[in-house]
Amino acid sequence: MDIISSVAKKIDQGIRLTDEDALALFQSSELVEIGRLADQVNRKKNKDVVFYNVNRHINPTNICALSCKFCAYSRKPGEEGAYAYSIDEMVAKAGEAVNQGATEVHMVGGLHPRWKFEHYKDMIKAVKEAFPQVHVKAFTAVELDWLARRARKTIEEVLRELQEVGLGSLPGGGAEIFHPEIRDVICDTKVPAEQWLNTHRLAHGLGMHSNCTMLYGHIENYAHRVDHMRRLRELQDETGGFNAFIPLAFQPFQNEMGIDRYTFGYDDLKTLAIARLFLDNFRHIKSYWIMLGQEIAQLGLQFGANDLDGTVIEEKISRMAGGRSGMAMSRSFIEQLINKSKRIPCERDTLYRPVREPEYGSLVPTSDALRQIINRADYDAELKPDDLLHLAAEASLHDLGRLACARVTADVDGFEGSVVPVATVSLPEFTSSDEALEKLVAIFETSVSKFALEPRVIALDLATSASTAHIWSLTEVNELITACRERFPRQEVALWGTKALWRLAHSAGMKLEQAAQALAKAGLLLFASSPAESETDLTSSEVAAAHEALHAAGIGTEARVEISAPAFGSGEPQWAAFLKRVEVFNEVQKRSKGLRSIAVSASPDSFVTTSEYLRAVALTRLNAPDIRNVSAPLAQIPTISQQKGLGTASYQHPAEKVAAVALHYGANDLGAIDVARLSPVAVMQQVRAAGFRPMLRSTAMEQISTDVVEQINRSLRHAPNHTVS
Ligand code: V47
Ligand code: SF4
Repeated sequence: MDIISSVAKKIDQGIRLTDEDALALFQSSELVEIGRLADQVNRKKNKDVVFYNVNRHINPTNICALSCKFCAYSRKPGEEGAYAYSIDEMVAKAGEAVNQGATEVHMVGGLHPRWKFEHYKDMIKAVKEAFPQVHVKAFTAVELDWLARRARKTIEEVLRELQEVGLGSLPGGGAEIFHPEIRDVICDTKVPAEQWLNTHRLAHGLGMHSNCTMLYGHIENYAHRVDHMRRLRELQDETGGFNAFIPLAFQPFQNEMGIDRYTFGYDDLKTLAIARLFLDNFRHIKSYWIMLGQEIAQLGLQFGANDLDGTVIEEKISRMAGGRSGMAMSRSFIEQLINKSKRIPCERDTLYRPVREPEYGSLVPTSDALRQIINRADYDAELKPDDLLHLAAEASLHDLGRLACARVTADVDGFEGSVVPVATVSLPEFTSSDEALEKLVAIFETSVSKFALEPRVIALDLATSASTAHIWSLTEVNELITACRERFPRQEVALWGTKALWRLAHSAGMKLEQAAQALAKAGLLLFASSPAESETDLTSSEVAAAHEALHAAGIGTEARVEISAPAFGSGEPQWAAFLKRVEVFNEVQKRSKGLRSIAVSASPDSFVTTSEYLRAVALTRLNAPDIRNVSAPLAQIPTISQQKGLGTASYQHPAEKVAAVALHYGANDLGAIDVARLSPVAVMQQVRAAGFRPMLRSTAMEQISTDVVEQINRSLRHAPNHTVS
């Protein structure tokens, strides 16, 4: 029996998973199935409710006596960037939070060499005296050990005294990875596993609850993660005192372990899901958006997590380590993310009591009609427009993913995880071919020095919104195409911008067909939408006419379908219009066969979340059976987190995490990677980590072999598990 079936059977029968089961799940690449099982278990425990809380982090000081190798936050006394808040400052920060409705203050920080135990007690006392209604969750087991040693007291005495002045519960930090093979390397001076666990045991014995964490995505392997979770499960069996388990995705700035990449989105989701399945005695699994980024954190709600943590405000630990998620999310934004993943938001306090009863009733249970459609789709039956609308509105993400992936394997035959590195110039910014060529030369040089990779395609982007921009004529565009082919003989030339193409033909006094012929004669190989323009104001027949004219001239095209949702609030995406556009392109393909791919993009003027985007990808696969390649292009995936440079060759973008996950939900291509803005290498690493073969391709979807791809494949094949080294 395969691991998914055997785990499903155990879950059905209420049998606890073994370490070997958890390890086999980590080694499996069945992301959708693991997610589905975790979702099932979570919904059984927590129904459709997803919790969040309104809280504030106060990190009192970053001055720390220890030097953990992963920590970008700590400073030595006097070092640049070292800070220590006064108690008044802490009270003021707590006050700001209380004014915004916070029910919790979360206080953790460095081990300050001069602060005494009394000072830590005074912090709690001051906050509690000023705001008695607030729950203070403070001090990790590591800080408590430090306080006990400095005060020459036992941990139990320290806990009791802190409890007396108002400590409500313990946060889950300091756990890192328990196994000594890793702990001794990354934080050898921190309390060992047994002491961390014993501190929480003592706190539980005193009637305090606590959380627990696991820092993953650095040098540990899957067995270390399983060992860590098993120790937590054992203590939970004994005390029942843990509220939530929180996997912490490693943030890679300024560490002493030589790690320069964020965790893989695929690994983040699998880790949440396996935690949900393995930690059967935990009620809550937290999808901690600060470390995961909002994109993956929202998806986590369909992979077994039932808590998004909080509004947070001013968290410094991840921030200083390269966290990209920003430091605060408003209550209404959190609720929208939850609603848009088809769950019911519920504000909680630290102890998971609802602050307000959630508004049940907005969700539609899986209907018999939906079940029947899914069953038919499972047998490869043709889906009618009404069926697809029904699936769009009601099916779970995992059902959509499973159905879509079944069609990928049938159609695509191993061509999964391709990208095309592109040098793009936005033509309206240039007044002559020479200027545009100069820019292209500069992009080529940067790409070779940063990624050891030449762009494969030159994309001339015609779209613009600027009124002062230079408007290129058809003759000028043709001259530039010819010049590009001479200057870059190994590259293919593409033109971007459907609306601009109509304008180009019109101003040359030509029909689209004639303009397409002229472009083909100049050597144009591919036409695609421009990420800089929305096509939703073109009618379906205008878009179809443009593609068919280009196909007739022998130019391949890439279609794009935009999913849009109301710009504010929790409104559903406009599935009917979206599915109709997909269908139009499928009809074009039946007639002319010139579509190389269909790309799914989020309309820039709307609020589309990751979970809705992945649904759109799966639905595109289901509704475009005649188009072989479905793309999830990085530049068109909706993101909330900021893009941040790591100062290394592979600066990374939050959409990379989502793009590779989209390969499990119906996409088989990640489209154009603009080498001036994004790293093809980092994307390919995500693809490899998600269990697919990264591939560079041409515009005609042919594989290109390069040393870079070989290196990525080789390095990952030999890595023990998730790591890329
Ligand atoms: O123990 C330090 C981690 C923890 C990095 O209990 C890093 O509700 C990622 O425990 N990348 C402190 N993680 C934070 C913590 C926590 C956070 C949110 C909620 C709760 C809770 C607890 O942060 C540390 C360490 O494991 N950490 N550096 C880093 N570069
Ligand atoms: Fe200090 Fe905590 Fe950073 Fe370790 S992780 S160096 S204990 S602040």
